[in-house]
Amino acid sequence: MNIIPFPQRSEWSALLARPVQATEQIEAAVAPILAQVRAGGDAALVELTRKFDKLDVTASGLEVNVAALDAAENQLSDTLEAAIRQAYQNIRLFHERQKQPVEKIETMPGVTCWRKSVGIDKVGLYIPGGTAPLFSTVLMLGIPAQLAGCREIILCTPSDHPAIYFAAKLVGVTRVFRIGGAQAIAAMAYGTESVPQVYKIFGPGNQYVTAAKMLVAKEGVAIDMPAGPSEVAIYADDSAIPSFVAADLLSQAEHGIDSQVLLVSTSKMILNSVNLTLTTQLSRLPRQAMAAQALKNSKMILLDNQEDALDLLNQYAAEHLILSVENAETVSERITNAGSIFLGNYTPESAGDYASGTNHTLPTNGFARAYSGVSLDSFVKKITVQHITPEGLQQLGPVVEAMAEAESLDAHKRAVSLRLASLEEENLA
Ligand code: HSO
Ligand code: ZN
Repeated sequence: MNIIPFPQRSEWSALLARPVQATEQIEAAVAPILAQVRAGGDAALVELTRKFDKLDVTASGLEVNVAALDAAENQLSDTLEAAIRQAYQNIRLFHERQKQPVEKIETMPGVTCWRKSVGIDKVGLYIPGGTAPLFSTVLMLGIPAQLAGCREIILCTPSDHPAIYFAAKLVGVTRVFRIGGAQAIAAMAYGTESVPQVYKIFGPGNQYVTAAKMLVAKEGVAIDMPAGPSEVAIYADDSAIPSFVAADLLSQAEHGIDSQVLLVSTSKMILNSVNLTLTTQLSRLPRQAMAAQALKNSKMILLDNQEDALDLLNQYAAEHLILSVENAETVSERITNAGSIFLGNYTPESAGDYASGTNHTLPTNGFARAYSGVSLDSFVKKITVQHITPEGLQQLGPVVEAMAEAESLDAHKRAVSLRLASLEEENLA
């Protein structure tokens, strides 16, 4: 990887810029697919699945039947099944604790306000096919959906990998469809004869899937977050272990040719050692072609001091940030922009990708400046509730009347004044 020594602050933003995606072109290709599914329903899905996924399906075969889902468990090795069950437990525990008790707040005597969480009724999860069957993402999305109490959890995937089906069963997915690409997003956004329409769509995918999500979002279907290629930034000092750092860089790089990795350090020695072991480790990877391509877009940045390093990392706002530095937890307190932070030499990103408990659906492309990763909150709506007693309205009423009058909204004022007058009469009687 390229080492960039001591860049000026004025150069940082160019250095940290993500590759721009040709979204317009892709949206232009995706829009007709969405329209076709909207108009043609299942028949369109069958046609598009034959065309893009080369699958010879019929409308009745779009849904994966219960027998196939049930059979998945027996197709997994005992080791994999146990691993998935352990990951399930950890992720479930971490997300379960995100539930907050309802707290009724009396803002003034007799004026009580609270907020309750209600699961989104119908959600859709998308899991891509391709070279890596991301059954871990079924857990990351399905577990919070299950905990939130979503009534219908629909899963669309072009893959028939048994681990995807097994994970879907574990998390209580209600129906699974063998549909991929933009057409899957369209099916869940609009609904077809067999695929139920959902209110929010989650999950990763290629540029076509991402574009489809962005387009249906404009039409009012909620989506998890704007997605870009996956990325990791690592901040390493002399306490870092170069082979670990290189392995972490590669674990991100192997996701795809557009993955981005960034290594920041104040130690030239560390950068050089990481570079050395990176070459050896890369040459042993089955996905080395992909990872090598991703490394071409990636950078090592040498900086003067920790101040600069932290400023640069906050400016970059990485999806994953690994702090392989001394006093990592203290250092992490100064990080304000990141999707998820990994502390110390023994906390690889892979742990969070699969099984430690945190969610791996995280904001990419700098969105970590303003967005959080997926959590239980992503699957619920918060509804506020209030109740005011007659005594409460006597206290609060004049406040509202004064404000409504000043906004020239007379009907608002009257809604209070009428009630206050009626209370006055009752008191006199
Ligand atoms: N690093 C990916 C998640 C993942 N890794 C799934 C392995 N499987 C995006 O956060
Ligand atoms: Zn990963």
